[in-house]
Amino acid sequence: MKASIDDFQAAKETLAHRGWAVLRGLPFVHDGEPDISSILRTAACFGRPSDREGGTPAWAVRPASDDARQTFSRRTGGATLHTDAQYRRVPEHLVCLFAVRPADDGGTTRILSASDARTALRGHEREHRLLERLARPDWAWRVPAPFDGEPPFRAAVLPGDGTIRWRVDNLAAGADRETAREFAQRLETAPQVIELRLGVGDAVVLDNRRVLHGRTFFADRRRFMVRVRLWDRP
Ligand SMILES: O=C(O)CCC(=O)C(=O)O
Ligand SMILES: [Fe+2]
Repeated sequence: MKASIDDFQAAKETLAHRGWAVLRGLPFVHDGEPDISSILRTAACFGRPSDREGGTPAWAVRPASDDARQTFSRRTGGATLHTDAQYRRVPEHLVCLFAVRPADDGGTTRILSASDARTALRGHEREHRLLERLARPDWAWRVPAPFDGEPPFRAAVLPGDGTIRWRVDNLAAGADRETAREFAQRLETAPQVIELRLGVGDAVVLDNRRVLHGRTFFADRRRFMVRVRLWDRP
């Protein structure tokens, strides 16, 4: 199965309307290795690749450890629902994940929209209080050590404009942990979470302002994804 121009056009429309889109059967894997220029060419159909983190737009998401304290892209295990670069004042608009070698035991992509994240709190005994807390521009996240240099700022999780910014395991000191715990628990168990299995040569493009992403648990050290973050054009 090969992706065509029509597939790209359809993916852009789906992305605009739903907040995420899948492309299947792209030719970016040769002999089990990623073809980075092919990946960047595909990503560039959706936006301008960002090299802000690590000085490279194509980041290897490949476990080197099972240590749960390591960042998602460097360890096995699951990843709770989050947006990328939440610790930046302006996160990249889009995140693409290219599957070079799926895990043989999980690592399935999970997706939840901002509106379903809000719905996930419905019926909670403190629903209104939690939503009010999450809408306050009070939240801050730790900047990963190699990426220092962002002046401190605070932002809302769910400002009420359809966007979301979130990562529960990276909250700065002094965060409202109780709200965070309740929200994270509702997110992870929300029935609206979509589980998306990516095969070799498949990619997902995510609107990093309108959907959360994560992954199910895996232990297979051979899993290999390439992540590209993008700015909206230009
Ligand atoms: O491993 C994955 O599927 C996603 C990784 C991720 O979300 C990240 O590195 O930010
Ligand atoms: Fe991520």
